[in-house]
Amino acid sequence: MSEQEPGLILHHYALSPFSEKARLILAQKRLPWTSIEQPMVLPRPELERLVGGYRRIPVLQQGRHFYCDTSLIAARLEAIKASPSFLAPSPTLSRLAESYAGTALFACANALVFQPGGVRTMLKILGREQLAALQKDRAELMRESRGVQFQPRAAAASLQAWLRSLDQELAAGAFLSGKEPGLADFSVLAPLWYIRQFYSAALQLDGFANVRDWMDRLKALSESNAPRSAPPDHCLAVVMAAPEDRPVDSSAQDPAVGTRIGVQPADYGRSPSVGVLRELDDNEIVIERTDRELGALYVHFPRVGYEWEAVS
Ligand SMILES: N[C@@H](CCC(=O)N[C@@H](CS)C(=O)NCC(=O)O)C(=O)O
Repeated sequence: MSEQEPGLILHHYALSPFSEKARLILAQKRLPWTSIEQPMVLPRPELERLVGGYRRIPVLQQGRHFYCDTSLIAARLEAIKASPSFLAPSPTLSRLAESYAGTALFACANALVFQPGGVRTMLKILGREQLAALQKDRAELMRESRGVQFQPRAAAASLQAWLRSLDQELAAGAFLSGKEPGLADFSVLAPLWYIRQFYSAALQLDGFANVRDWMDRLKALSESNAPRSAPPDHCLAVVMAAPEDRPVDSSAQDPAVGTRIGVQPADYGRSPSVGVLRELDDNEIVIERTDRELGALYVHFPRVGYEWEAVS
């Protein structure tokens, strides 16, 4: 697989804000990709067979490797194609912006999107039956959540405060990351894009022309890198054709390597993927799962924001 043809598949759906962040990174790096559209609501049989219990979207696939969570997807895409980098002006600050946007700002957006205005849009898109399934599914997703949650009024006030400061900052430059868009832009955009898709009335941009223009610039970027489309079972054929390239074990001294563990997000969607731990370092937790027909599957999780424990 070359940089020109890295064999990237994104499991995602059109209206997923974290997927929009991943699509923006692919676009910024001008990486070709194949789109596998997953349903907004479980079940997602092919994906579940591949990654196990992890149930969040998006997931990046490359051969028999699966990268869960946009923070790790971003790191993987940076490793595949370092230039142009999206970590300006500083990798640490970019990752902190990513983390804040993915927690506090996203929680703020979630509180607004599930207000009656947002639910009306969902009803139009999904119909009554699917909407009921979505509401049940998302209640399950948030069950035992340990993440930040906002009351709608606090969310609306926080959003206004955020828009004011963002607008001031964007008066000085085209992007938060500088002249070129970067991880901070993609991460902060995602929750605002989410509100705009489902409940645009809650994102009043009158008086925030800099934010509006910035959102439009990022929309154009996202649309500039159209994927090829493939049906859901394409991912199985890709796995079968890929070599069984077990990750190089850089942490062999950790006694847990080689044992069975369950890995899950520390915040929400806390359903574990179970497999044999193959790699554990500051960036990743990698497990190997085995499918009788497909052979070895390597599922990668970020170290930060995920927890694991031994299972028998
Ligand atoms: N921290 C994760 C969050 C992913 C996330 O919450 N994704 C949403 C969709 S945008 C999700 O999975 N919702 C439940 C679902 O689609 O089943 C990431 O960065 O990928």
